[in-house]
Amino acid sequence: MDTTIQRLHAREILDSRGNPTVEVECTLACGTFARAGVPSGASTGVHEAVELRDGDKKRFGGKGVLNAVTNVNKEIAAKVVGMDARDQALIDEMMIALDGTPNKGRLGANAILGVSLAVARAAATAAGIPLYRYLGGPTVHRLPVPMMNIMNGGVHAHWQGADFQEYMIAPYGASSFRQALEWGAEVYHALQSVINKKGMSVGVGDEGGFAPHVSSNHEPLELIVEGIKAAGLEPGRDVGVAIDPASSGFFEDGKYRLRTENRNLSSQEMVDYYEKLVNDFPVVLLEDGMAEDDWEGWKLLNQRLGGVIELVGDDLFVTNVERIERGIRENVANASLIKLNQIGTLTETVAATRLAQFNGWGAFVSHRSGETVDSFIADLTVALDTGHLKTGAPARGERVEKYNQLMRIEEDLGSAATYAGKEAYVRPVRF
Ligand code: 2PG
Ligand code: MG
Repeated sequence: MDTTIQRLHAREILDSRGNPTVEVECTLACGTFARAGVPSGASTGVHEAVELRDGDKKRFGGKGVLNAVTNVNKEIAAKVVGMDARDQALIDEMMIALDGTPNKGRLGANAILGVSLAVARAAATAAGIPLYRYLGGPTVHRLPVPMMNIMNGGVHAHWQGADFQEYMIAPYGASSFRQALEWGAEVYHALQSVINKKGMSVGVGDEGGFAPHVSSNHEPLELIVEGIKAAGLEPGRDVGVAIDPASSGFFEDGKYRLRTENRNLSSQEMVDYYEKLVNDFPVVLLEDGMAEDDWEGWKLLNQRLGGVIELVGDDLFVTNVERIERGIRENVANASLIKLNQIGTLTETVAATRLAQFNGWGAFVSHRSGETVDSFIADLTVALDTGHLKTGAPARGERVEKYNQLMRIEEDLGSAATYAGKEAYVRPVRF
């Protein structure tokens, strides 16, 4: 098989929110063809790699990505065509050098990532092995707990619902991935009935979770617990809950501003608030409890809750080894979120994951709120054995495609497949 890259071709497509994003195709000399789609966030961390947007207000309100597309088709293709698709690290390194900025601001992380993923998929296809095996090797066999975001708030619900952005369920008590997904879908539908009966809206947010008007940030947790019970499952034993408040989005002038509750909390008071939630509900994981530059707040949070639940930094670490290193040194969390497009290449994403794992931290793979039907992260999660991932509600095509891919992987592994369950979390589950 000649795995020399013969052609790279990018185009502008639409993501799940109707905004433009980059898609890249890679053709090898042996005729192998592969395609990858690049996701896009809404609650983007300020330290993330740059998503290049055209800024031409006459097209998509300035959100076009034609410059990123041209960067792939011209500058990047000129260098990458002729390289061996199996040389992932070399290709990623070359693109980083070609860009020449610390944040991929010149060529765009969206351009670079599209190439990085398309090349990896082409190499796997040419090798005739599934992507998760190509990336993870012969020993990988563990399916992750699907952390399903079934209630949406914050910017993902245009600030019409809770201040907190994501309320997830964690079906860690299931015995297989397939069963976990079944439970998740059943809870999702039971929750829909609970919300409907209360006369609230069952409209959904960007990630497919319900987004009714609520009067507090703990009300969604009450509704979810009711939904878990209505589905015939036991909160805590079968299904836990997790929260991503995405608190950088409501951190203003040094205070956490909870609009739904009409309160402004200091970092210390915010930690107290979370501690109460952890005591009142079967919470196993809290992501971005504190804002992206509130390192002191994070320290407090980790002192108080780091021994009890998984504390994940998303906007805080942005899948960046330098920021994760600082987090480890200053002991501010015990897990890092892992998003390919926050850093912009596959190689750097794997490095960030390994750094977390080698230090006894959790690594939590994530989709973005703007997605395509590309299911790369499903394979990546199994390959890196992270034990858990989040990719939205068990509804909406771009979300379920990742969960469906994980079912295919489970089937492919056959009797070798195991399910992470309660072992998924860096802190033992309390229930
Ligand atoms: C997050 C993500 C994904 P966004 O905050 O974790 O759920 O949201 O992609 O909008 O940054
Ligand atoms: Mg987040």
